[in-house]
Amino acid sequence: MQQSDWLSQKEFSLNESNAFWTKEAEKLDWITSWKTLQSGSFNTGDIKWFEEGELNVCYNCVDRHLDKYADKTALIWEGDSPDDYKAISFDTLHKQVMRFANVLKKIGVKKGDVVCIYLPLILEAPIAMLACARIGAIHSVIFAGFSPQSIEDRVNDAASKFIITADGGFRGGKKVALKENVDIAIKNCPTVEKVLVVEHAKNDIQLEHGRDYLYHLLANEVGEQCDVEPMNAEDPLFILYTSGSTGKPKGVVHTTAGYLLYASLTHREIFGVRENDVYWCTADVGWITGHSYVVYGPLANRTTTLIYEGVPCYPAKSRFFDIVDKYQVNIFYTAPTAIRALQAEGDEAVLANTSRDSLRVLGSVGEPINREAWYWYHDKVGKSNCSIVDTWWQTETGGIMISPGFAHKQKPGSAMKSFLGIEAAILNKDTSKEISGALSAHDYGALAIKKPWPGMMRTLWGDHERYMDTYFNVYKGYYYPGDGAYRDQEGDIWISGRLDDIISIAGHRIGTAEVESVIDSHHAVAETAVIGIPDAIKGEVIYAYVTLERDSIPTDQLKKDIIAWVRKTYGPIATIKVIQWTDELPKTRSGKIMRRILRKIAHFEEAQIGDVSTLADPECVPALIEGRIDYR
Ligand code: 7RM
Repeated sequence: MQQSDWLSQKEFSLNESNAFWTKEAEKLDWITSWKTLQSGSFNTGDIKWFEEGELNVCYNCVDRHLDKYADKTALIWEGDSPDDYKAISFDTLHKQVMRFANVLKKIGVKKGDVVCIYLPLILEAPIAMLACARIGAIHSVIFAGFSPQSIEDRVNDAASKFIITADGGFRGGKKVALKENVDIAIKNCPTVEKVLVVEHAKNDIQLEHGRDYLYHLLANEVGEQCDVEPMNAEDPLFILYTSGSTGKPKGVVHTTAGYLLYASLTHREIFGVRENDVYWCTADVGWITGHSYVVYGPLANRTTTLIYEGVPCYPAKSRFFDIVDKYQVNIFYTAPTAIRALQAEGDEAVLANTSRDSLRVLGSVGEPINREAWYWYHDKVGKSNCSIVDTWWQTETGGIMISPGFAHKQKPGSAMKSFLGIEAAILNKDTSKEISGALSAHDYGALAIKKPWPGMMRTLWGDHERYMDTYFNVYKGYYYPGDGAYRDQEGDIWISGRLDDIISIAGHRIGTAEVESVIDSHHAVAETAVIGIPDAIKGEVIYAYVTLERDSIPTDQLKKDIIAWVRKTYGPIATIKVIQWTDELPKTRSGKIMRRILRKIAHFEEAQIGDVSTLADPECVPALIEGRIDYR
């Protein structure tokens, strides 16, 4: 799409929003048409789209392409070892999904049942999700890196009777146990009746008679035909748990039509997908990004989508880009944390032996992308030939909400424009009033969304009150995502980070993202997390956790340099009191820095750190405490 087309589309989508959503919804394949486009409101929390309509998500992602594109590659799987790979066509995908769906029926899964999926990133993961969608079961994918405790919490919250898992997976040359984790978890999950086990790693596993079944044995006992279940537009498609700032994880519920429409529309428009593209989003299906932009969006758009089971730097530091070259990937979508990690390994190891000439679009998601990472991604990875597409969104929003889109000019670090049909506002945190003019990095408000959109979550599983309180009762009449943002002179949106991470220095609210971006841009620094610590005069000052580049040496002089660099680049308001060197920052499995933990450590409150099981590497916590600097 040209920029001028985009602008007129944007206008149309906002001024004639009913016509816009109707036009987009007609691109899906419906069994029964809807009568009511949209009903309900943010205030009443009863939003529905396409109420009387019926359709099936699996049909839209698979069957409808078979007429003309049966032989087109639907999924490419690359294993942990570069010698392991497979590609399947839409026709094969169709057959495998139908067989999987029949196995689910055979173990007793019925429409409306919740099926937990705890699988490595193998073809059976998207196949299992689509098989659930085909028969109207609600899937709840649990990331394969999660602990038995996390499985237990999720299975019990949804009272699930079924778990799909594997005998194991592979990551970085090592076998990973999965079935064992399920065995431990379900000792405390009274609702579980059946466990379906996909063979992959050939690990030794225990099977409990009458409860555990090997998938490939049952697959031989069922047929290959399975009709699609007509689903109401508002039937739940899946539950996906996401951690809140407090309390137990929230079971975000997405429904059938609105979600699929929004995932496919955003995928098509934001990445500018072309018919013969190979598209690779590196997210695991355990995250929303894996749901919307590995499985549902791309497949609904008939895009060849790649999944990779392993880790970024195994067996070689260049693995990500070896894969890009091997399959001639055109669109690549990853997270800033991965970009920074690769950048820190050095261009020689990561880039030198790959061409990456097939790349056209480079996406970023999950955190604000700091300028230094942005330029490395753009200049080095993309050789200045690709657009960088930052994408701000959340598990709760179902799809991308703010993004430059592929047709726009580039502005490093800014998520830029709300998507078609989406109206964003920035609210003054104290008065709750919309701010219309430009703000700045030092002066920002609360990001909010003004109108319902099809892809938004409809409730939190079993806790509608928490849904209302968290998202709709904070600023009446708005959806409140919990992020801070400001608009620049040209009206472009910049995300300043979670509002719960805000630091207030001498009355200035400082977004963590902004300060971290400045520290990251120091040549010696690989990655940073900053938090506020108390200060008698300024209220708060900054405690910075800094990871250096491989070849940088941690010295007191370097600390002084970094502090001076921030004063010069950001301004003297950003007073850094302490820098602690660390080899590693505490991150969730999806790569988000857990500042909650860093805050507890810097505040000498490690007794209250609580559960660290969702960390990618819980071992980093004792090391951080050990290296803490006493500023008191
Ligand atoms: C897709 C995803 C959501 C939170 C969100 C933000 C942060 C995500 C960006 C971003 C700045 C971005 N879902 N976030 N993308 N911040 N720029 N492009 O990540 O539910 O796991 O997280 O992530 O704080 O509220 S999520």
